[in-house]
Amino acid sequence: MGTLMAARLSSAMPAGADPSQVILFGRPSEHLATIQREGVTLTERDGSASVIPVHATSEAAEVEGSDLVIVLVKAWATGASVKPLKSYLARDAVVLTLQNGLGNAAQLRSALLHDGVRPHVWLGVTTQAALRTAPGRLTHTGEGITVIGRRSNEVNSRLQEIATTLTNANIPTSAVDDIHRWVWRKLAVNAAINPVTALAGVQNRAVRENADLKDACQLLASETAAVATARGLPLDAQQVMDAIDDVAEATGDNRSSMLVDLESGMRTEIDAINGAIVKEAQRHGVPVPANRLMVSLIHALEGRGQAR
Ligand code: KPL
Repeated sequence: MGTLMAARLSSAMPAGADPSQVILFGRPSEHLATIQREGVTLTERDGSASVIPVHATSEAAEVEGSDLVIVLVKAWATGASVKPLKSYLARDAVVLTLQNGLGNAAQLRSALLHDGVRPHVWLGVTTQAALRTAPGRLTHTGEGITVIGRRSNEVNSRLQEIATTLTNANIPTSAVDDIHRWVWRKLAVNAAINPVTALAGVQNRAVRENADLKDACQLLASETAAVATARGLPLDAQQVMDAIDDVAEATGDNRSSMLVDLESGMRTEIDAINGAIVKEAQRHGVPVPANRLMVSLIHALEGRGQAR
């Protein structure tokens, strides 16, 4: 997803602009090296493909002076991945997490504190979907929406400006004054689609087409809605099921990130998604046996694949 955003933002730069105005920062990898050599090869949903030059680096110092940093690493890697940047970000920079799960903004706030100063940390959600098919190669598998907001919920001109920049780069984005509700709605969608598709080994569309998988999502949706409501963000199970249905349709061809992680022997985001719901549920005394079961089963499968 980070590569998709970097490719979209790089393509939107005016001709002749300094290519390092958009930077893809990541750890050294074959993916990053391929992008440095050849750019990003992006296949769109209609099958057309293009090569987009993207300035990619693992040198934290190159990020110095950035006014916006979009974080799209796995939830469990949040703190470690941004720590190298902390001395290069000014207090008026905006760090925007569009990651899955709960708790990313808090992790960013603590990881980015430097000499008593840290940048603004704002949050958002996206239901865009992309799949890395090979190093440097990406397929846009789902056209979704992106919504961004501030912890205080107030929309200011800077937030609005970021939404406009992303929208102009072909990442349709809205600035909203109830971001926590959106985060919970997306969390509820991920808490159903991700483990259910990962356990069944199916594309996202299966959760709207297969009655048994739909039932499983329904159970998870009711639990998550009850927890959100108990913590003061009223959500009803039907609203969550409608959102699951919409996302499963818009990203039908996609294999969820949890399925891809399991298949590639990687650690999944289960702790930041269903695990976070279980923790919140404990705090509010809400029973969530289906979410607990998802955590146990995905952990068991991570162990079987010796996920890193
Ligand atoms: O966020 C996703 C994920 O896979 O993590 C969705 C939106 C479900 C797309 O697959």
